[in-house]
Amino acid sequence: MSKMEEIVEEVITGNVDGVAELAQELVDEGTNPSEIIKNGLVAGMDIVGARFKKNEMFVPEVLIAAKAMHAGMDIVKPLLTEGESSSAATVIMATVEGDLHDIGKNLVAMMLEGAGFEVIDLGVDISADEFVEAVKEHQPDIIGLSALLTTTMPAMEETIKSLEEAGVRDQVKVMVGGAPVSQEFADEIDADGYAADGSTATEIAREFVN
Ligand code: B12
Repeated sequence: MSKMEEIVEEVITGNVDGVAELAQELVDEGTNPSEIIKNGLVAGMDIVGARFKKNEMFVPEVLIAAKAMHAGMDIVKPLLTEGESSSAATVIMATVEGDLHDIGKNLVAMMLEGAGFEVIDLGVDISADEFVEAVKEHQPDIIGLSALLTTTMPAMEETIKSLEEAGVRDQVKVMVGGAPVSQEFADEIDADGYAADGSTATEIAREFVN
């Protein structure tokens, strides 16, 4: 097995130290940093996402894999040249106002990072105005809204309306998700995309920026 294949395996099994060591070895051998990310770290998380979708892996294992991926990123990312690192699309992720659930949102954020996106996580209970401010400040390509309560789903619609009123709706793609959210609801509130899991969210995000 090549070191690149090994790093993919170590990401999947969530071996934090193993991934860090292999990433360092690949760097020392002169492997291109963006290749380590794409063919090693992201490739590993892609498999994790697919297995999670098929119920072959569960939340704790995905979180451990993401931790291992991050350990590799910490070593490789500082070595990317300016052009390489700034070319990544940016996603703002947050749970909407009144809602404190963040496990799913964090999982989606990690999957997106694993796929090479720059993720800005605003946290939970984020108001429409806070979203507007963040969009103006960070100029993201995509924003991801999470809601786990039927009572906070309307805050997604309010957020989209506020983006329109602020004149920034056209600058971003809006992706929504969370257990009570559906494709039908996403269409109703004029969101650009809906995903039921992190793996699909990553696929949609890739389509948005390609
Ligand atoms: C954990 C949990 C909590 C924890 C949250 C801890 C935390 N840090 O997140 C605590 C204890 C704090 C909590 C509190 C409450 N909870 Co709660 N909670 C849950 C529980 C058990 C699990 C949610 C979870 O994390 N799932 C695992 C993750 C991985 O799944 P997920 O969130 O759905 O995310 C996936 C997808 O939806 C999607 N996704 C998620 N976000 C996004 C975003 C985008 C952009 C995309 C594309 C995709 C996407 O991808 C994720 C990965 O696959 C659910 C029950 C359930 N089984 O869902 C109840 C549940 C959501 N809670 C519920 C309730 C009622 C509450 C409380 C009101 C309880 C109370 N009376 O105090 C409070 C509300 C607090 C608040 N203001 O938010 C109800 C909601 C009912 C409803 N239909 O509205 C549920 C369904 C339980 C129930 N059956 O009654 N809760």
